[in-house]
Amino acid sequence: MSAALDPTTRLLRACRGEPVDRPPVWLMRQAGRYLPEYRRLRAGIPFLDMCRDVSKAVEVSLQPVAAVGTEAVILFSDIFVPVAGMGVALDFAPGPVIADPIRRLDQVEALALRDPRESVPYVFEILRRLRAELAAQRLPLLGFAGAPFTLACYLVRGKGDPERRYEELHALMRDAPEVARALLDRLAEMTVQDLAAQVEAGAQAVQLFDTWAGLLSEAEYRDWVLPGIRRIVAGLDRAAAPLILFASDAPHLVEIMAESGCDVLSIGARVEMAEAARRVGRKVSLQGNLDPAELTGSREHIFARVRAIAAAAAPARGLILNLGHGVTPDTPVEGVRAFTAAARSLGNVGNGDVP
Ligand code: 1CP
Repeated sequence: MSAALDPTTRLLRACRGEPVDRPPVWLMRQAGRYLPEYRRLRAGIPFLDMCRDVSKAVEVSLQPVAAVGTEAVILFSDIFVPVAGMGVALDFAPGPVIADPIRRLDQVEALALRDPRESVPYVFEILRRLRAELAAQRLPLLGFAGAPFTLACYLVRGKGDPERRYEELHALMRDAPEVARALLDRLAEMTVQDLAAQVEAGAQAVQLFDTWAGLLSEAEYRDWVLPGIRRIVAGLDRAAAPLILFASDAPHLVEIMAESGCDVLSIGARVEMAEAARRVGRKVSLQGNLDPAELTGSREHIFARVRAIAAAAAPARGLILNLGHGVTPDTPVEGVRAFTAAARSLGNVGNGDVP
């Protein structure tokens, strides 16, 4: 039996498809309203002010380590923070609300491509502080960004869509394709700079959130989205920090997303892990895919589901245990703890032997 790996080595190896002792675990939206300690610190403070307050953001990022035993820390911020840095007037209520939704070319051209280290300097200060805080525990630090299509869904509509359709962006792609392309290109350019600066500031892996990519057909994804993702992948030093690509509900895009050059594909709950593993082969590692609603189940149920996901992922080149989408505000903290405990209870699940 080999010695246990430290959490940073385990996560980075899983990303790259190298042998691990067991899968690492973390959760999307692990810092947030389901945690009483988050709600206490957040009370009375507007969300963007929280993101800009370096010591509060550091504290919130670290809360899930002690509270739920997560094995990676993700920067506390939002996918719209660097968009605010481009000069877009926005607010959170609780999701992003864009004062002047973007539908015309002059609005796209007005999006400033400033060095994010100057437009949103606090993001990189938070990362530097977190990296220093995490060194002793050898916990990995994750950076993140929103993918251009998902950012554009909100920027064009002006706010979140309770029906999850984002038809305004689809209409723009159809009626003013040059505006839609210019917007997606501009957002990709900003994201390349943002993620590179996050890695420079200490992020050891980065996740690109393309939450709504599954709204597109495979042909639309190839035409409208894939070039931007490839550009972001190419702009990153992936030897320094692997890239995880996430979509929340995109069973039909598993193969094409795995073609983007990402290291890890983070899959939603609507595709079976075994099927995803078969479809991606050894091209990428997988992350996911427990339905967040399952965290309301018993500890035994959560343990059984985690064992099943790990076993189903055995043919994959690597697995990071996570949810199929973010933790919801009404999730019981006990369920989240059971999820990370279940990951820790796993032995080697077949993704190779630790040398
Ligand atoms: O306290 C509050 O009321 C604010 C709620 C909140 C939080 C905790 C928002 C507003 N953003 C965040 C943090 C956040 N958002 C993180 C931090 C790190 C962590 O995971 O713990 C991350 C990675 C995000 C990413 C994000 N923001 C995504 C992609 C991931 C996903 O869940 O799909 C999206 C789509 C957003 C937009 C957004 N920001 C906030 C909300 C409520 C939303 C969703 C709005 C909607 O779709 O209606």
